[in-house]
Amino acid sequence: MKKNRKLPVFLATLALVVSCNTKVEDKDVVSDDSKQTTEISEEQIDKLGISDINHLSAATKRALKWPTDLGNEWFIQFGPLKPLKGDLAYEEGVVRRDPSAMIKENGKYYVWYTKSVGPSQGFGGDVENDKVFPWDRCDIWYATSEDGETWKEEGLAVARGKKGEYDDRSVFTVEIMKHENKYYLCYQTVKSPYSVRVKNQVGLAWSDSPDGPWTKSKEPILSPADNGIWKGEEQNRFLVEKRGDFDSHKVHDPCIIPYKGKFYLYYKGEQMGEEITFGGRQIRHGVAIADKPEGPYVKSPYNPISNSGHEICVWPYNGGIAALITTDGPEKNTVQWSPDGINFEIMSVIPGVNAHAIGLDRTVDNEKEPTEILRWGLSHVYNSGDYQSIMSYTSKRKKQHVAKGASGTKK
Ligand code: AAL
Repeated sequence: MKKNRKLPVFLATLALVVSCNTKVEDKDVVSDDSKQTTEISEEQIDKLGISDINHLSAATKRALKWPTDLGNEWFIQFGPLKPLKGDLAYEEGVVRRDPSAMIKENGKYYVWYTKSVGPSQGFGGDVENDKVFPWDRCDIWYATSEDGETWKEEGLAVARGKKGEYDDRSVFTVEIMKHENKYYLCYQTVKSPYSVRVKNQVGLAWSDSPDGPWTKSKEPILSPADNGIWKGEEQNRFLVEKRGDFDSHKVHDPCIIPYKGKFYLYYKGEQMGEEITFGGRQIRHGVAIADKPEGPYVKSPYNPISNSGHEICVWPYNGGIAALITTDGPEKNTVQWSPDGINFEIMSVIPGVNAHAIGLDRTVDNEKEPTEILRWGLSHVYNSGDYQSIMSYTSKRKKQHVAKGASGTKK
């Protein structure tokens, strides 16, 4: 065997000491230089159903490293999506997508979202005048509801900027933050022309009332890293001389959380020269931190803080920040938690998340249990490639698995 060969598992020649202090050699495991000793108790042997401690499979070795205090409350299942009623029911010819979180004001839920009309033509024609994506030529609208099911569209909240401004082409994918009786909307922005290589930024608007009027930041509060180099002049986002940081092309899906006396702006980064990895898009998340809601936001040197995921879905829990990671990357469909808003660990795996661009219900007591905030909320769905609408999702914890008629309680 080659000297430096490392096993894909953590333990190589494994010596185990059982609780009765018998030292056992696992002779089936290929040996290398790293010798480790692991304590294995009778309780672990029983709980993990280990047949023979002298023959531990790779799976059992991983199981022995599982945290013992991980509760079932991190593990949830999403139910089917449900159409909304009233003005947010699917409307032909209209795009409503990427709902913000919901907050409750004046006895009603409030939500903000991306809205546009008409089909999109893609990038094959005249990008100066066409609508390239469903989220191109959008403005931010808002709606209210008493029960979360029937919604009244209240009108426009934040419009695109005037020609020449950084947000003159589209404002979309919005999130809401309420802080000290002020309301903040952060959202994506694009400046015309919307070509394949156009950079996307993040804008901010604030108001004393959820009904506006909104004042927009004169400049973006977040921009892509400026250290990638395109190859050639062709509008092809996969051709690069140098990729640059994980967010060298686009900063997306912004969400600001007041945390530890500061403001943590979580976002999705898209890199120039993006690849398909682990069967999905190469999408990563970052965080930028500010002392005040308006910024300036400074990107964390620890970025990227997730190498999987898509739209940002984060909430405070137990002194840290939790995140639902969906859609792309090897850690997709997991719930993660970090004690510091930066260093996330996987807490659970979710059997398929059918909710996308989740709008969390920020009105609940999110400390009740880790995933309480995911019990219900809003999602968008693709009714077609051109049109999307907002629906609601629910999720629940699996608490038992009992055959019909059988007793399910532990005596
Ligand atoms: C979404 C988000 C961003 C993208 C597009 C609209 O779900 O990730 O907002 O730009 O798709």
